Amino acid sequence: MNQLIYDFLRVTESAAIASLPWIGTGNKIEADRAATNSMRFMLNQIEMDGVVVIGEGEIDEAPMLYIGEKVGTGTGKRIDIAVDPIDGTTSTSKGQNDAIAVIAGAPKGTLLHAPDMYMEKIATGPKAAGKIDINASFEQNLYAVANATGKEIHELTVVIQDRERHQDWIETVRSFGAKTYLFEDGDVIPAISTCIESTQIDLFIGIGGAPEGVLAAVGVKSLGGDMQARLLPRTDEERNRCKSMGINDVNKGLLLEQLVATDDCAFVATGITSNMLLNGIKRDQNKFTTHSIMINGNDRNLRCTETVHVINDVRYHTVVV
Ligand code: VTB
Repeated sequence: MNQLIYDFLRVTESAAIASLPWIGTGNKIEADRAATNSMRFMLNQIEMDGVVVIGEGEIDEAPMLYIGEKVGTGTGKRIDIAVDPIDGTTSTSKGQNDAIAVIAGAPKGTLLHAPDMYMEKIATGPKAAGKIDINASFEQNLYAVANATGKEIHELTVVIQDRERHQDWIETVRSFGAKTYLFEDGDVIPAISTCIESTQIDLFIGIGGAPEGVLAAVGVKSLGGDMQARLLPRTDEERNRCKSMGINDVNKGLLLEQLVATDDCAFVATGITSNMLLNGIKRDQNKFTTHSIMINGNDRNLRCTETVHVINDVRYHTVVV
């Protein structure tokens, strides 16, 4: 993954740039189409034998980057690819914060092939790794994280998506005198923020997309944090999908090793609009400036990069226009 991570950077940068004309237009379909198109174009330049395991949907629902689609040149290492060309299509279309272009990769067979359904997720940083338990109560998890981080419960900060379905968790946090950091959209970056001390965030909890859960798990694992999850199928079709993935007892919860079964993994995200870790893309005359994070599970390094792209660069010209 050490080399591929730089190729991945070009992939997310180009998807972010492609989505730029659609920010604030109210058109999330076109924003997603532009980012997906661009991401696919760039992925197919990479020397790897890749297959999309988390993508835009099943083959019959998504024309591009569908689950099972082969990407890359077809030579080189066999890689599982997880992508979300835009995590936060609604925020992009509304011109709001928290949209990213994101990719993760790992050797074939090591990423959970999560179907597109809701997933309950809990994540924490390295200090409390091994102490959280999705099968325990939320209160027990708060105590466990407080103990592991040497804090009192009221000193904790929990990041939660601002949704009605999360109201009980939000009230529980506040009943302990602890803080909530509520966000509107895009739960990949918030889950990873638990592993970055400067954010002061101790715990992430929420119900969001399963694909985003696997993407976040790659980042969390690469930084030595911990994440657990539980698929939440709501229909017979979704329950059957879980079974076909070999998950017979969905209530049991998934450990980090089941989400990402390797440390040889890489995660890259580029800001489309700004979020707690990344600046959004800026356009200045003939230049775009993008801001990205690259996380490498091999060395647990987190790199933040700012790239200035000259617009007449033929690559970006091809994918943006
Ligand atoms: C989740 C989350 C995503 O959308 O899928 C969420 O994982 C959907 O939540 O990151 P709602 O059904 O309540 O809208 C995102 O936040 C992307 O926007």
